[in-house]
Amino acid sequence: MLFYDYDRSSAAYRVRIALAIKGISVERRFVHLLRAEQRLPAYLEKNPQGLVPALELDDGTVLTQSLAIIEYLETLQPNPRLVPADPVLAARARAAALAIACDTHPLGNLRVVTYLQERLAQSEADVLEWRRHWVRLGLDAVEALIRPSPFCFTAAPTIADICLAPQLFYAERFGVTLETYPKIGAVAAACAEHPAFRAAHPDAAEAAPGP
Ligand SMILES: N[C@@H](CCC(=O)N[C@@H](CS)C(=O)NCC(=O)O)C(=O)O
Repeated sequence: MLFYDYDRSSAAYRVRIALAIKGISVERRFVHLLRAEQRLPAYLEKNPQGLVPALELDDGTVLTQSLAIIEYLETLQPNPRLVPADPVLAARARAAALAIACDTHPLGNLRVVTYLQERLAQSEADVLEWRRHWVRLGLDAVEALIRPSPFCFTAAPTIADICLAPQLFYAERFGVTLETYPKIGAVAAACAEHPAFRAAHPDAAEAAPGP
C-alpha cells in the first residue's frame, strides 16, 4: 500500500498512529503541503479534495479521509481494536473523534487560514486568535466528553485518542496550553508514553523535505 503523507498534517498523523498500532507497513510518499503539491493534477487524480492523507491499495484503489482509512484498516486487521466492542463506548469514542475531526480541525486547516490571510486580508494576530479560539472550543468539548482510563475512554487507545493527539500537537504549535484541561492532559501523557504515538509523531516520523 502507498500512503500519501505529510509529516505535519494532523489528518495524516492520525493514520500513521493507526498503522503503527496495527503494525501495518506501507510505502510513504510525501505530498508537500507548503509547496501546494496537494493541488497538483497528479495528486488531484488520487484525491479530488486536494487534501492529505490518501491510501492507495495494491490494486490502485485510492481511499481518502483519515477516519474512513482508519475504518478500512480496522476491517482489514481488527486487532488491536481502535473502536471499542461495547456499543456505548464505541459511540463515545466516535463522538470525541468526530468532535475533533469534523468540528475543530478543519477550521485551522491550511486552505482556511490562507483564505483568511490572503483573500480576507486578516492580520497575523487575528489569524492566530482564530486558530486558538476554535481549538480551545474543541478542547473544551473534548474535556467534558472524555473519561480517561488512561486513554480517552479505555485502557488502550481508540480513534478518540488517535484524533486527539494530533490536535494537541497543533494546539501546542499555536500556543494553546493544557493547563485548564486536566483530563486531556492525562490522555496526552498516556499517548506520549505509547510507542505507536511516539513513532507517528511529526518530530519522529521522517520529515518532508524543507520548503
Ligand atoms: N477530513 C480530512 C481532512 C484532511 C485535511 O484537511 N488535510 C490537511 C492536512 S491536515 C490538508 O491536506 N490541507 C491542505 C490544504 O489545506 O490545502 C481527513 O480527515 O482526512
